[in-house]
Amino acid sequence: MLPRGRRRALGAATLLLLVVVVVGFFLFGRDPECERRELGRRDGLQAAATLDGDPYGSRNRSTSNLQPLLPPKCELLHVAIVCAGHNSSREVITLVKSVLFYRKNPLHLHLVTDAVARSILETHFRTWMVPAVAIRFYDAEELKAGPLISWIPNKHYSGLYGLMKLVLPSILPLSLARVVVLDTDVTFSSDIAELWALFAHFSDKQVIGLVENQSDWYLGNLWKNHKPWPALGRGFNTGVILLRLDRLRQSGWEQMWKLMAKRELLTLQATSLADQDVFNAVIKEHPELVHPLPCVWNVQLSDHTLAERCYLEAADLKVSGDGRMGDCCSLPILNPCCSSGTQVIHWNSPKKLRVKNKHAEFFRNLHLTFLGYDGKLLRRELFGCPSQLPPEAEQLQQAMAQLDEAEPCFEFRQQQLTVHRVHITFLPHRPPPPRPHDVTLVAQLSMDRLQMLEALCRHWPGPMSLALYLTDAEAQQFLHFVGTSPVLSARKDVAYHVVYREGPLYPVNQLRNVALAQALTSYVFLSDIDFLPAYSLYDYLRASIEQLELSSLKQKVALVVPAFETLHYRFSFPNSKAELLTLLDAGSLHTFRYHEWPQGHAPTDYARWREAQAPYRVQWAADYEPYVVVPRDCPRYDPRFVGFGWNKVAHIIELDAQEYELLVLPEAFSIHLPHAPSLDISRFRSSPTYRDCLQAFKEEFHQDLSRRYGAAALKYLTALQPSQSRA
Ligand SMILES: *[C@@H]1O[C@H](CO)[C@@H](O)[C@H](O)[C@H]1NC(C)=O
Ligand SMILES: *[C@@H]1O[C@H](CO)[C@@H](O)[C@H](O)[C@H]1NC(C)=O
Ligand SMILES: CC(=O)N[C@H]1CO[C@H](CO)[C@@H](O)[C@@H]1O
Repeated sequence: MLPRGRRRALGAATLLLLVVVVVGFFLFGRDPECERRELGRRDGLQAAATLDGDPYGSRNRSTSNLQPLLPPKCELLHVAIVCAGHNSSREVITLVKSVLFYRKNPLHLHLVTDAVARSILETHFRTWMVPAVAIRFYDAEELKAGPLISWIPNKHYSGLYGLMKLVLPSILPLSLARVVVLDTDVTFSSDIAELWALFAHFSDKQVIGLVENQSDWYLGNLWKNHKPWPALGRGFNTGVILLRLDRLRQSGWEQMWKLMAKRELLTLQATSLADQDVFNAVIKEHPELVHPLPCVWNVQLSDHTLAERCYLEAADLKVSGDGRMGDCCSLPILNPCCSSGTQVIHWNSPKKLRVKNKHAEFFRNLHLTFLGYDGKLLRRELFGCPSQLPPEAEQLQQAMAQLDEAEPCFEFRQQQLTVHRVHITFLPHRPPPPRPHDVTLVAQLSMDRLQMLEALCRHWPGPMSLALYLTDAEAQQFLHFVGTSPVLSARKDVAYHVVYREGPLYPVNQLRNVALAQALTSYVFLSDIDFLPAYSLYDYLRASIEQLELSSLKQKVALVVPAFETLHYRFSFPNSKAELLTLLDAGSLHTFRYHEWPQGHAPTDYARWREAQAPYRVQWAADYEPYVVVPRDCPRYDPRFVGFGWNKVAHIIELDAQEYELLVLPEAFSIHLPHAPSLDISRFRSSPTYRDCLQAFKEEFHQDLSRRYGAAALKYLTALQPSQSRA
């Protein structure tokens, strides 16, 4: 949905952010010029309010005293958002980032979600751990099927979900008197408390605060037979709403909107614009209910001129001929004088960011800045307000604070304790229908391995669950990467889970665990991103699982997929075991890590595999780390192994300790492609401390094994000789 040239804009946004972070703090609140402009902006709000005269007779009163009556320190502000599906879930995160960036109050987010959005957002907020943000979910699917809204015919692109804004007074807790309702496609450029403060300007009768619609839609006659729903004047836009829930409940809101909607539907057949039509129809009948808000709280960026008039008149702006904002405003965030008078930008058209508005570039930069903004920076405490973090998060913070910086393995321990923000199913995902023998390929990667994805898709036609270790800005590049690849765009059975970067060491096992936890099939193939499976592997594995009747066996089984490697960047991938053996004999393929680390795969017994016609059992031995297919509920990877070394070895030990039988499949294979060594391997090779720390973690791992498996774990300990440590 982002425009072309976005990468350039993203790069610019990132650069901008750097500049902002460095200079922002110096400018912020100090520059007298800035303060003057900030005051100008407030005056501008008043100017904006008197745009167009005052057709509703209440504007003068409502906006005459705009020195905002900001809510008291630590007062909880409530925000409701309706969100369904993968794309909207991404939008919500960007919206919330913009709100968090400027906010000074604790927030309670009320999220009305479908099952997809719920699992995405639940994971995201749990791992984000932002102090003073409470989250509550409401089941949109239950609502959709229920009597409150399902009777409404509807042809708007947001479907029935938009209508859920109408039923908020019924579904939000009765104790809740006020709420700000936001569409997912808005971006804040100021403190939401200033919006909340406008509740204080409501008269006794007013229950709904809205900004006038900035197009001529509701005036009708846009084209022949254009018959919009009834509305007062231009009508109101429902992208940003202030709701007095208490009064709405008292005034019988539910009956009121239902009656209105039913009456209108008699002549109009179907709503064409969902909740907005219904709100407008009610307001037309009961104009006393609405409290018009200054237009800056919902600047509707489409091709219309009213939006432009709003923000230009609202701000004391120098706009040069090419549509660029004045000098001061080259830094759209942090610097309050640069918010151009606009408080909330609403990307309210299906065209979203591609709008042709003259100043769209400026708003787009603000939006891109938040897209790429590092979410962990928003974890800051609110000074003097309770943090309201769950106990686990508090414990983690304490553990982190108790780490000794002088300890040689400090960096590792810090990385082990780090909770990364996780955005599961970052892109639209449609899992295949459940099949009993299905297998999901599980792997993890960072930006430098994106180029493997297309090849992997060609080699593995089945479902995949991939964890990607990215910064917020890289996640946007990744979106673009997938969007421009026909191969990747076509695959809806590949789930991408973004784990946001934090800390110097690669959290390999945490990443694997994220991907593993999101696999939906009964079996998983635990692979690595630089391996390409045999073209037939997916079908062969499913057939093998069925033939071996794995699901009915009492014995737990791990199927071993023998691993090979090529050192050639250009090579023709074998189509069969026979072709593979020919390449092996010709020396263009090797068994995996034969030269550097033979013990990693020796127990697979490649000599036997050459001849094998049937699966054969092998025994665990020290340092064995084969690629295996196991049931989805297999043990997790040990997250203490970060960076390079022993991360898979420990997992195989765990499988063996839990008495998984290791069974090598005679026709299965997977081939490692060459790549430059990772940063972590280089550090491991060059740093004695790195190796000593790894040794220390192995020992801790063995102590834990003995605790959990008693005498049975002794064999792993005797196999652990210091001389065998990986070098
Ligand atoms: C708003 O108030 C000002 C001064 O109080 C008055 O002059 C003006 O006519 C009012 N505007 C409207 C539209 O009522
Ligand atoms: C989600 O966004 C992608 C582009 O990023 C688009 O192609 C797709 O149609 C969208 N899906 C839905 C359900 O809106
Ligand atoms: C400027 C603007 O966003 N106008 C909106 C007014 O309402 C109609 C109907 O909801 C929208 O289509 C316009 O985009």
